[in-house]
Amino acid sequence: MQTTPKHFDAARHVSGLSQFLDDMSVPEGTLHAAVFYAKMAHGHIRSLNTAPARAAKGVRAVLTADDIRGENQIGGIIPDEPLLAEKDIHFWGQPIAVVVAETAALAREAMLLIECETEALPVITDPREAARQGKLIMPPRTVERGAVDTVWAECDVVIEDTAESGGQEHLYLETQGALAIPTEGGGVRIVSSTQGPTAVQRAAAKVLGIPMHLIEVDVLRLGGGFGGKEDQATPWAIMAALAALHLHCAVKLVLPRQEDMRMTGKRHPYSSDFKIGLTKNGKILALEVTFYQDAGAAADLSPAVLDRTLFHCTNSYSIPNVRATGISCRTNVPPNTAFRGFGGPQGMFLIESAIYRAAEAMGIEPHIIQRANLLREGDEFPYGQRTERCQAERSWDEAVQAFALESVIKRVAEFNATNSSHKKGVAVMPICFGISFTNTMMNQASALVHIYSDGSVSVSTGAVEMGQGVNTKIAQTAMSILGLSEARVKVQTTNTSRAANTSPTAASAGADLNGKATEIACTALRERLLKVAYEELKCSEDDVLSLGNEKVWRNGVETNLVWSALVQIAFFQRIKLSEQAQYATPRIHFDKTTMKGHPFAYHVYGTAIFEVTVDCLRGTYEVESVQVVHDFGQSFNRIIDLGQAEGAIMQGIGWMTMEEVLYAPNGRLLTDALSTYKIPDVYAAPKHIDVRFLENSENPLGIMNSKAVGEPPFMYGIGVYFALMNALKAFRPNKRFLLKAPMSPERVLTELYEPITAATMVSK
Ligand code: MTE
Ligand code: LUZ
Ligand code: MOS
Repeated sequence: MQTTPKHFDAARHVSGLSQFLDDMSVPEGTLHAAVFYAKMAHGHIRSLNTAPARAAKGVRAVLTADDIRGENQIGGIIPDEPLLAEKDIHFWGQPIAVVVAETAALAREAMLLIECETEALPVITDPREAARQGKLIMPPRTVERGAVDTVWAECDVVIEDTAESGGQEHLYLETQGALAIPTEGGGVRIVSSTQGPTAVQRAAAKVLGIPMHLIEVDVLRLGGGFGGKEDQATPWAIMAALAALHLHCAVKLVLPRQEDMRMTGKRHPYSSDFKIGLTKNGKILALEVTFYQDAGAAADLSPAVLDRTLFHCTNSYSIPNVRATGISCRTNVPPNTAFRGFGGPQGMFLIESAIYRAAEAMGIEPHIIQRANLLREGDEFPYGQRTERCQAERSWDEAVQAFALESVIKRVAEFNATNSSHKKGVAVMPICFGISFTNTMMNQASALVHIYSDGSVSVSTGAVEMGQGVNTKIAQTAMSILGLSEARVKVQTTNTSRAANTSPTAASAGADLNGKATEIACTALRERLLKVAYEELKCSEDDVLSLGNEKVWRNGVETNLVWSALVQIAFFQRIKLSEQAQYATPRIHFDKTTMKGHPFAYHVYGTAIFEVTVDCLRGTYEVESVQVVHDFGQSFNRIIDLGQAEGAIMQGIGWMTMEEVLYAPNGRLLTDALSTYKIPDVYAAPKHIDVRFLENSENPLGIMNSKAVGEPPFMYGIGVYFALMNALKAFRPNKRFLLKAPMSPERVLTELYEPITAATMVSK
């Protein structure tokens, strides 16, 4: 009926008309803030002298923990994180004071005048070291199924090893920032670049010591979030608000890139020990794993991230005996946080590593083991949920067939036999990702829909647009239910006064949750308006009315009652033209004491095939192709969904290949600029990307029968790591390469040219 609209922001973005926080016009006299932060990773503050900064040109105030009227606490899950350091410093980059001046440049200049004397304590940057010293965020958690301890005897092959995956900087194009404007009666309006307006509102209320109803948080759009603004947009918003209330003046705080990189947390690095047991036919009987999660200096979202690691460490495989334990370790780096996949990628990297090692020991290709263990309909996950509409085998088989895996493998083997300096590698990467917040309570959303008297429609939800196209999808939902064109529907800013108690736009569930709430509200409005139309058109009982093309339809035939006239009639009859609705995901539940339940509304599946070529003299490599069959459900915006899949795959490739977060032993971030932190650019992109839509996948639990798309394709990126491993193996067949991501070109060279020792010899 309708044509699929393009991403609503596409034209604005490319022509520079889209507004981000730093583009918005600010009230006259707006002041600017800069954040003074710790230049050591662990210790005490002996003395803090802000007087010289206070006296500097243009400075209006220097605020410290002493200026906080409420609680100096922003920890969302565990209250272990002050907004501004009091006595103790736990990471290099921890905020200590906020300097407010007439311009941002003056604030920065004055910041240099602050004198902070400190006393250093030993620094921990390694999660295993933190665990040895008992520095844990919370007690370890375990997901368990079957009888792991007794099954090893039945296994023909048992392998133990360690795997490590690194951190990842979000590098959203728009850095963290906020604008706070004092409002009448001691309140504040905060414009924030956050994925979680309610999270900002809630934490701000606590720190400022005022009720939530005095705080209005408003979000137009983000220049990317990727999880980095799910929790960590909050401190900057509160600092701006604190200063605004203190000075009775609007205050803007935008982090420069390098400070953003130094002060904010990243994807969690993990170091993990595993033991995997298989039959000689390649059936996986058991997996035991201990994850050491580098949480950083405070809990932030780490407990929830860890849960998802435990849930996804069997990826799309059915494994009867599993014990997965997660240890969240407190180190002296910035608190690590949500990042696309939310611990899922780390869990999946582990099982793929284990399968790789098992295949190596058995002298077979990993894809033989992968295929033999794929989930089937009704199989149980270690966390108790069973698969429904399982697409693991279907997506695998379609990918293998569509992209002719067997002939690719043959061609690659021939290439490797005839080339000595260059080697190719192939890997298959299936994914299975659960959709819903693992914290059941968070799976709710609301929508407020107004139909104005001119027939234009305004939709407000809790969803935050960060480039993923959620506003377009929400508008499409309203358009399709009310039978309207694009021009009629406006998705408004995300605002805590219009949508209360919202969950952050995260877990890929933004479109599902807020779209479903929009669907409920619009359906109620449609029914109400059709009643009016029924009278107006003097219908009889068996007439069926519907809306479409901005008109009322009777029994599938267009009438001449147009939308705007219908709205006018309803308005004159004093019919309610507004509707507020809530959606709460049905069926989900989870028992945290047993770590069992039905945490996810549904799962997203798919399979990718990677081909790479490694220059074994230089260590450089190219990704020749990534070919995917992905389960989008019934996609209702293929352009947006394809963009999400391709972007996520690139980000996943970056994590696995070139993005490397490095801290010095003293806790200082070494990779704090784009000269030292490398992200993939167009030259690093696969030469060939082919993402196909798995056909005939229905999903009543997703919006408009679609499936959530934001995060799942990220994990295809893991495939590139194992394609590279296979290429290295072709160059040095007897060497056991470390399971340690990212596989940067430097690492390729070290792996290839390191002498073979007993420990690195492939044993057969
Ligand atoms: N796409 C763009 N362009 N920018 C982003 O910041 N974030 C990702 C994904 N896609 C992101 C993105 C992450 S981490 C999530 S959880 C989802 O979008 C959130 O949006 P959704 O719930 O509407 O899918
Ligand atoms: N955030 C969260 C998430 O709080 N819970 C989740 O389960 C989740 N999953 C993915 C991304 N963000
Ligand atoms: Mo995405 S990590 O859920 O913001």
